[in-house]
Amino acid sequence: MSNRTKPGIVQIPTISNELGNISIVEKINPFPFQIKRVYYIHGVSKGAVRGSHAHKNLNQLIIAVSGQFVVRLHDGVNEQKFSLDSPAKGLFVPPGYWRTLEEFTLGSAAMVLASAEYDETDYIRDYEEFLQWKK
Ligand code: T46
Repeated sequence: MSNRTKPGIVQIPTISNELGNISIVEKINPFPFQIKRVYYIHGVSKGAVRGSHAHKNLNQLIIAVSGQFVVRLHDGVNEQKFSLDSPAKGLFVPPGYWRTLEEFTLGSAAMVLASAEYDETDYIRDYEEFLQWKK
């Protein structure tokens, strides 16, 4: 387990042969956090923008298990844009970043590994409140 505090792409070890590919999350070393929850976003409507909130404490790893989409992360001052286009990489998102997921290609799916169970009190869903919280 590492003490990562910055967002970034994590390579997911992937074994490939003539039958296809298998990507193994447990072999990421060091893994950025202990996984307590897995959820996945799929069947996204054309042009939909998901997210638009921040988390106070939650760490997440977002993986494009199918198709492609873009994740924008804003720390209150700067924005970073990540294109997720392979099941063999994940985006580590630490707490304190306003995130949007957008530009989903048809049939794409986002699998999210999270460090805690669902807790609505961990969300900041108002952007002005997020900017105040960052100060
Ligand atoms: C995030 C991005 C990447 C639950 O009841 N349990 C859950 O574990 C989750 C994730 C959601 N929900 C409920 C809460 C809402 O009533 O499902 C509904 C849709 O959730 P939300 O609008 O938060 O979905 P997204 O796609 O905007 O955000 C989700 C995660 O909530 C969030 O943590 O970082 O994916």
